[in-house]
Amino acid sequence: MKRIITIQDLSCVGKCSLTVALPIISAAGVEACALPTAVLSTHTAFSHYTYHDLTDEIRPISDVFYTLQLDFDAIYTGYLGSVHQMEEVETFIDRFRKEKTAVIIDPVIGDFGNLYQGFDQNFADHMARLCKKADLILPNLTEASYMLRIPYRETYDEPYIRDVLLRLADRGIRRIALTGVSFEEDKIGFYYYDAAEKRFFSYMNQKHPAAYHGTGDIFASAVTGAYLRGFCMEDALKLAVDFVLQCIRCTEADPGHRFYGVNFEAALPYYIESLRTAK
Ligand code: PXL
Repeated sequence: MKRIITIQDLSCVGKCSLTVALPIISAAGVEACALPTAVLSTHTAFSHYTYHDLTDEIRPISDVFYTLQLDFDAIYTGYLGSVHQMEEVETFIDRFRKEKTAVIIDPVIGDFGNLYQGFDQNFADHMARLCKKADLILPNLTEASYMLRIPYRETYDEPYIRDVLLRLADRGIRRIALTGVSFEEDKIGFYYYDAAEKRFFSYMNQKHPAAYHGTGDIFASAVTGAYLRGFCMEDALKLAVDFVLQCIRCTEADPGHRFYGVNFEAALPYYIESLRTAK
């Protein structure tokens, strides 16, 4: 069985980061190990939250892993809380990366043109640096724009998206899947560039009018799980788009759904079945 270590926060309530990554990776049939970077009562988009930083735990935990000669088939990072924490994560990647290790970085910085609470341009600049360590990054257009220090555009066309991808590749990033890309009102998906193969690839599916929090984390976790299960990157990304859509459909079908996230739990059987049959 393959083993992933995912490095991100534990938000007790809010359906994001570890509370979605662990179940999705487990559902993929891959061992899900966690390195929690912080404990929050609720994620930072709630009106109230506590934040207990665990950056100082990263080094001693990693020392134990090293002593025990533990290894990981993938290192997958999500929300990170500070520049200092990113530096610790960079050291962790350097320490545990082997030839077979897939490093997947979701550069969680913001959405809809805005940075998440507590982040600034300096944080985005450091995230851009961390992304050079990745085999795959999964930014949305807000995150890509901040990392490139270009204005965020609400409307764009295909040549613009390709240009953004090429600029990220110019920074030394190997594979980039730009998420939440939409050229038509009722379609949304990703646009991907593989710098080594100089190849673009995109895939879109149905877009629902409502936006839900946490879908970026669900998407990244689903890609990571499928990739570790042996899907090629393009197929893993496609499968994740379809899974997120299924999560949204399950949410909209539930009149009692929560305001803060999608019913990804109800869509897990669909994910497991896709992993079994989609190849
Ligand atoms: O879903 C991204 C995310 C993860 N973790 C925390 C967040 C956010 C986005 O707001 O606040 C703590």
